[in-house]
Amino acid sequence: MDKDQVAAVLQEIGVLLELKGENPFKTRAYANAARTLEGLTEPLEAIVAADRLGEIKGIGEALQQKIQELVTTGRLKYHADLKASLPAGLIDMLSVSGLGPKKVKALHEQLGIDSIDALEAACKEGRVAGLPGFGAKSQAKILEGIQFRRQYASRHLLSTALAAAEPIAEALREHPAVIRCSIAGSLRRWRETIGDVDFLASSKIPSAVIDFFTSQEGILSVLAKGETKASVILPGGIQADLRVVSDVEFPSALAYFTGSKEHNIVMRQRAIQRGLRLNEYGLFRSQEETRDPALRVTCRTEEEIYEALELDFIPPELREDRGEIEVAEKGALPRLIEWTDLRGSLHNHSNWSDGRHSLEDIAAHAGELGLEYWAITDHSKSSFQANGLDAARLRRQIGEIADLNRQLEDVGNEVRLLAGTEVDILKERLDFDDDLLAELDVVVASLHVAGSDEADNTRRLIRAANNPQVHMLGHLTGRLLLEREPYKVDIRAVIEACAETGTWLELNCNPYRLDLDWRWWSFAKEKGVKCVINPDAHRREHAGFLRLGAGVARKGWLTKADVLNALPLAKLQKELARKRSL
Ligand code: DGT
Ligand code: CA
Ligand code: CA
Ligand code: ZN
Repeated sequence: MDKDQVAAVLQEIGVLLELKGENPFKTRAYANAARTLEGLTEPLEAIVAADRLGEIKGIGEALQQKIQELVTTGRLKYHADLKASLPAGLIDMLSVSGLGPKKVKALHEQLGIDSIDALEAACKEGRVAGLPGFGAKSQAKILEGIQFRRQYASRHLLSTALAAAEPIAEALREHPAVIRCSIAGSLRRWRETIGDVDFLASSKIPSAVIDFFTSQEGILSVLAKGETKASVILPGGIQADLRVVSDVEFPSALAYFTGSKEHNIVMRQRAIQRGLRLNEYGLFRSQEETRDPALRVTCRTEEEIYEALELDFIPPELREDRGEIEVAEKGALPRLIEWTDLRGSLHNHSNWSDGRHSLEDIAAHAGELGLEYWAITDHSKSSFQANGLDAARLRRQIGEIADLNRQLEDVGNEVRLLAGTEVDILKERLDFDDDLLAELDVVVASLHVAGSDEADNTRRLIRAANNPQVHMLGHLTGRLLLEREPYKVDIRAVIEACAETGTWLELNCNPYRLDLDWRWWSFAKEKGVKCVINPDAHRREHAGFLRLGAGVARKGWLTKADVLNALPLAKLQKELARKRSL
């Protein structure tokens, strides 16, 4: 255990003792010791190894023993026993914002409350307000805290976290005391769901940056506030951490807090193999743990850290310890796609089925965005709940799209709508006949009503891939992140069938889907299956999902050449004709 981990355990012991009603001197001694350890500039391991714990002010003999046990074994019997001696629910209650050990103890002793659920019930019945030292206001605050806790205990969609975080990162960058600022953690790595948002900033006046961060408008609560770090709950219930470091530490801190943890571990080992040490404070010429400025290898940016370790710069999306370091070592990382490479979308809905906007509005919006093409792939007739089109309506829509394209051409607007469908994959056939599908520019086939049998779902998808009129399979697993599990399907077998038939796979970039998952794209690419990044737009503003999708494609190691809707229209049309001409 390092000093921060040891300090956290000591801190917790102090809280648990207070919860037990131990004498305040004893409880304070633990809190003080934790703070002392956090401020150490020398690695704790080294101090313990040299038997010099006694030299640290304010750490008596009993504490020395405990610290030694923690550093050398990673655990502490005293701590475990103490924890076991208290009802687990009391410890949970401490995580409700606004509840400290004294209040939890009072609630337990006077009302017999020993869990968050019991606490919630007592608040709702108004029993907490009557306790001395509580009152109606604090009862309401506790209830609110319980609700927050419920929200932020869970994960959040990438899109939600981005929308919450980007304006804050922007505001921090503009703050006069901030030198550099970045989003870090899973959000910078573009994970599909986010636990908490991590911000990193460098500054000469950390307290000013922390004050600014914790006093932003709309913040629901401040969970912790120290001199160089703070945690808050953002509107919507997302937790966000900010750490402030010196500018010389910024690159290594950014690498460290971007993660992933697994990627960091491999990077650290790589440094050690070169006689160096990499940690959140820097890269050092040292055989042991240190943050000694005299040993620092100058790295002004993250790029320079990778360079010093003889690696190509690894984009954050790839930092998952899935082979990126080996490939970067060979200088063979692909040049990942950028969202500005995308020229259109091949799966979208209009108000002919369950979309919001008319064909005219959609075309106008796509044109404003500078896109070249936008396929209208409304639902087919079996999706009656989504107002799916029957053959007659679809033929009428094909005609209207042709008219609209002529009008666009007449006024010199370069964007074109493509006529298409998102045809349902029914049990034994597709929802439209092949001759009708052949009249369309673009055919997406999707399994909307899957069964519980993996083999059967897989068979239906493979059969759709075998249809020469089907260009691509839509949202392959049907998952809705944080809401619905993917249906059972043998993804590997479907990818192989796509490879054999020249069928493309969609990367559906609706924020709930991000389906096919990023983890599968390397395999698809290896098999030669192309990707189409589709927003599956139901409203104009969903065009913005393209940015999310491109990030997920990057996370899947894809380049511009792997993604069909990075092609200009004429080349795309050639590709659309290819499978049909086989
Ligand atoms: P999340 O918040 O669950 O979506 O995932 P992350 O990756 O953002 O995780 P978080 O917020 O706990 O920590 C941010 C980064 O800090 C993480 O990606 C890597 C680094 N980190 C945190 N704890 C450790 C650790 O124990 N060891 C190492 N090597 N790195 C860590
Ligand atoms: Ca995080
Ligand atoms: Ca975090
Ligand atoms: Zn769909």
